Formats: sequence, C-alpha cells, structure tokens
Amino acid sequence: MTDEMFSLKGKTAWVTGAAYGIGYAIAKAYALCGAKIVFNCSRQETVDRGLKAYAEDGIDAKGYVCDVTDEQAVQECVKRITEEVGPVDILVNNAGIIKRIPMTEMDAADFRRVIDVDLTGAFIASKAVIPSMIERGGGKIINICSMMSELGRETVSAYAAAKGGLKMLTRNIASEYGAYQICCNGIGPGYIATEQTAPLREIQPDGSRHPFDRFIISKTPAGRWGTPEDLMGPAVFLASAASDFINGQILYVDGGILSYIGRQP
Ligand code: NAP
Ligand code: GCO
Repeated sequence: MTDEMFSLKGKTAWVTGAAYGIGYAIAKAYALCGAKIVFNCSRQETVDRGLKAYAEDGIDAKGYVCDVTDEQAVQECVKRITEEVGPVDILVNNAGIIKRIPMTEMDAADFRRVIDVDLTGAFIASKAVIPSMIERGGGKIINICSMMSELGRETVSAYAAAKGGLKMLTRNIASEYGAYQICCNGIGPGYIATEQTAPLREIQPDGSRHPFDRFIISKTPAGRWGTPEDLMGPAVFLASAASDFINGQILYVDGGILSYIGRQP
C-alpha cells in the first residue's frame, strides 16, 4: 500500500453542478490529487462564477453550460469533454435542487422538477459515460445522496423521494456494471453549510439562530454543521484505486447525525 492508491493523476473528473458548494470542494480535492477537472451548470453566469473561482485557486477547470435533465445536451457535453479534455474517468453526480414545500401544497410540476434534476439527471449523466468506461476497462461514479436518502422530514417530499431513488440507482449501477470494473458509490452528506441550506441557518430578526439551525446542532453528535471541505477526503477515497473493491455503498459524511437518537430534553 502506498499513497499512490489515492492518486488521481491523469484522470478526467466531471463533477456536475460544481461551480460552488459541495461540488466545487470535491472538484478542488480531485485537482489537488492530480485530476483534470470539468464541470457543468445550467446557467452561464454560474459557470462563469465557477471558472473564476477555479482560476483563483490555480485550477485549470473547463466549464460547460448544460442542464443535466436534457439528455441530448448531456450527450453533446460528454462528446465535447472527451474531445477537449479526455474521456471521463470519474463522474460525480452532484447537481441538485431542493424545493421546501408541504406536499399538499406542492404542484406536481415542482415535484417532477426536483426528481428530474436530482435523480433523472444522475441517470442521464451516468448513461452518457458508462459506455466509454466499459471500453476503457472501468471507471468511478459517485452520486451525492443525502440524509434524505434515509430519513424524511416536513416539506421535502420530492427531495427525499429523489435522494432515496438515487441511493437505489447507485446500487443498481453497481449491480449492472460492476463486472466492467465500474464502481458506483454514493456520498450522503449530513447538513452542510452551503447556499442550498442558507435559508435554514438565517439569523432571526432578534439576532438569535434559526430554530432549524439549533435543531441540527442538537441532532449532530459533532455539534456543528458540516462544511464542503469535510467531503473532500471521502470523495477522493471513492474516486481512487483505494476503493476498487467497494461498490453500491453509500458513505454518510454526517458528523454522526444518522446514528444519534437525540439528546434528552
Ligand atoms: P448548491 O449550492 O445549491 O449548488 C447546486 C449546483 O447545482 C449549482 O452549481 C447549480 O448551478 C447546479 N445545478 C442545479 N440544477 C442543475 C441542472 N439542472 N443542471 C446542471 N447543474 C445544475 O448545492 P450544494 O448544497 O452544494 O449541494 C450539492 C449537492 O449535494 C446537491 O445534490 C444536494 O442535494 C446535495 N446535498 C447537499 C447537502 C447540504 O446540506 N448542502 C446535504 C446533502 C446533499 P445552476 O443553478 O446554475 O444550474
Ligand atoms: C433540508 C436540507 C437537507 C440537506 C441535505 C441533508 O431542507 O432538510 O436541505 O435536505 O440539503 O440533503 O443531508
């Protein structure tokens, strides 16, 4: 065993939705381990924001405007990535949205959009890279799942359904393509301080912490929100040769929240 097991030198890593937040941290970790970085977002301004951030971090990343729910656009994006950078060795299905609406008040269109981005998008992107991975003897696919792959809570029915489905898509890709040395695993972040969870951490008018913020702190043994940087090591591990015999697993990076019944009041 050497540290080469964790090297990503010469690999092309495509992290969807990696302009900022969790995806950006994962892509930065991959760059630090030697990978070539490509990412996509659905909006030009977000791609531009990401390119600026990568450049400031000294990372030569390529960004593409591509909505992961548009299969033709994804196929064309993968063709461009292959021509301009190289075949995708590592795919991280990170792009995701959430809509926090009580189920009985949620339009079916809103429900479908969350499922489309968070679940179907991962199917579309994975389908686009698997044939090339098979031809080249293998690859790594990492799906960014969630606490909501295991738990429900009020107002996140679509998101939980999508992330629960993403857990099973992870297992099914592992089952269907493991024989081709394709490893498909998931990372289940706990509550991470990003733009997506900013509304849950807003300081209240009286200067106090958001009730949900206090709730998560109490439910997390680590006593804090996670940061995108907490995901860097687990993501490198699952993208590297160090995890070649791990397939279909979800690695929860949650500060212990899933294991904890909660402090006695
Ligand atoms: P974020 O800050 O909201 O960033 C989401 C990224 O995805 C943005 O770059 C966004 O760019 C992109 N995106 C959204 N829809 C897209 C689409 N249709 N096609 C392509 N790109 C798209 O999210 P985050 O907090 O970093 O979370 C990243 C992933 O981790 C998500 O899958 C989320 O569900 C999951 N997660 C987050 C947490 C947490 O606590 N933050 C915990 C567990 C899991 P555009 O809007 O420009 O497309
Ligand atoms: C929410 C949060 C969570 C996190 C994450 C937890 O509203 O409950 O957004 O869903 O995003 O998925 O793992």
